[in-house]
Amino acid sequence: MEKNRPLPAQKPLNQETIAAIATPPGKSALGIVRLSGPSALETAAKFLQIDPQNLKPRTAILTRAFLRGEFIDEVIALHFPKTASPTGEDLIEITSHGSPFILSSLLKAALESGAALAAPGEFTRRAFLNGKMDLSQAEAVCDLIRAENQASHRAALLQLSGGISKALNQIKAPLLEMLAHIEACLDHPEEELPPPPENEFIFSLHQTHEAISNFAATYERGKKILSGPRICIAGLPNSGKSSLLNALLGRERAIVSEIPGTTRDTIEESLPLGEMTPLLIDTAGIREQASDAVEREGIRRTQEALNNSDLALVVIDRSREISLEEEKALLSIANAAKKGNKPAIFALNKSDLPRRIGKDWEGISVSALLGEGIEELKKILSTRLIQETLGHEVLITNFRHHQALTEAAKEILLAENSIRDNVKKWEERAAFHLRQCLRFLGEVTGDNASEEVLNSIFSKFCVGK
Ligand SMILES: Nc1nc2c(ncn2[C@@H]2O[C@H](COP(=O)(O)OP(=O)(O)OP(=O)(O)O)[C@@H](O)[C@H]2O)c(=O)[nH]1
Ligand SMILES: [Mg+2]
Repeated sequence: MEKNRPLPAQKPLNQETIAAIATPPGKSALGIVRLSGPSALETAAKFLQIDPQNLKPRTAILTRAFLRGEFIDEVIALHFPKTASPTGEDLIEITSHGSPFILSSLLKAALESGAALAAPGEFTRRAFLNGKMDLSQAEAVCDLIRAENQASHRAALLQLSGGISKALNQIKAPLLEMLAHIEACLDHPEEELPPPPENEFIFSLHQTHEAISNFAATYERGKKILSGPRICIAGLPNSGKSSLLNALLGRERAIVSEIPGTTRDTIEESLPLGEMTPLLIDTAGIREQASDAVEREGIRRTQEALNNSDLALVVIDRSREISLEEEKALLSIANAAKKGNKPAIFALNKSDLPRRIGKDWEGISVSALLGEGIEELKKILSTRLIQETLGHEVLITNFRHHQALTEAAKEILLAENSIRDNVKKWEERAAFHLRQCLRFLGEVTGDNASEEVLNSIFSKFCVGK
């Protein structure tokens, strides 16, 4: 029933007080129920032994909670007055023992005392509607909760601190100036204001286009941080690719055998590696003379995996000589990586056997069999992935933001074209495209966001956040 309670897009004058359990289901040491809204204090006072008049803000107090007169638990109540609360409304957090029964009883008591059940993300939605954060920051809250490693945690923190709107404000400043200039000329033709400086505008638009496109392009790196970059293990048959996958994972995941052409299907496994959790992909060894159609298909999949990866880990058996044909195959892997602008790292495997490979072959010596050099290889992989993806600037990690920025960049080109083409009334056209561009940039931070957009964003949140 409460699920269908209509959610406001704009801040209503008389808002309900909402309640939800903020901690995950299941037994735990502690659990939290939150209430937010104009009558959070009064509602809580109906089932806690607290005096709303004498409750010190942001000070924990020990009290007792009741449901229909039955004692539930001793709890800690914490009151955040609306002037200093995360939602911009009066907020009460009640910490109890983390028993699902206690928590659902507390929630029941809150609902029976007049609160409404909060929808997913409604606390954050209220923070946004009350101007506590912009939409990109609200979305970063969700990313922060989901962050599974240091890199995605860092990306979310940069966004949560307002990094996106800071970057956008810098982009918007010259656009607003240009628009004001053009609009002044359009609105007051009688005043004979100096005409807009076309060349200056073109230059400025060009720079803005570059700034928006560069910002949008950080999505490529941002995406990798969230989904985990892909490391493709490739090389000649029997070089020890599957053995290396197993050694990196620390378990026997893939079949290893002395028969060349053992692996056919690609095998994918996540490997926690310091700041990131890349996906390791073991592939079929590449050779000209595949033994059958299945191996040929395997090799085709290797090429595909290489194309879709962010780093190629080329495994070479250093205990034997490499024929010219084989050298060609190995170089083709390295060249494909180079062409795709991704790093290729060479692992010279079987370091436990005497070296027979030519001196020109360089790389990290490892023995997948004995586990030698594996920690060193992990460090190198981790460093390269961080170099490739992480920076200290704010990155776009959200598809919605990427789309809006891409559209905004298109509008800048259209504005620039209308000046360049010297069309009649170019001022009107340019002003139209500048306004469109600002509208798309505003979508990122949620200026004038529609109810539909807000619903789709906040429905992905958990209840109680
Ligand atoms: N001595 C030694 N043997 C190894 C090492 N790594 C792998 N091998 C052996 O090399 C053979 C091939 O190993 P795999 O891991 O199956 O090689 P692969 O590259 O996955 O082979 P394909 O899937 O056929 O392309 C097996 O007999 C392994 O035991 C190593 O570091 N030292
Ligand atoms: Mg294999």
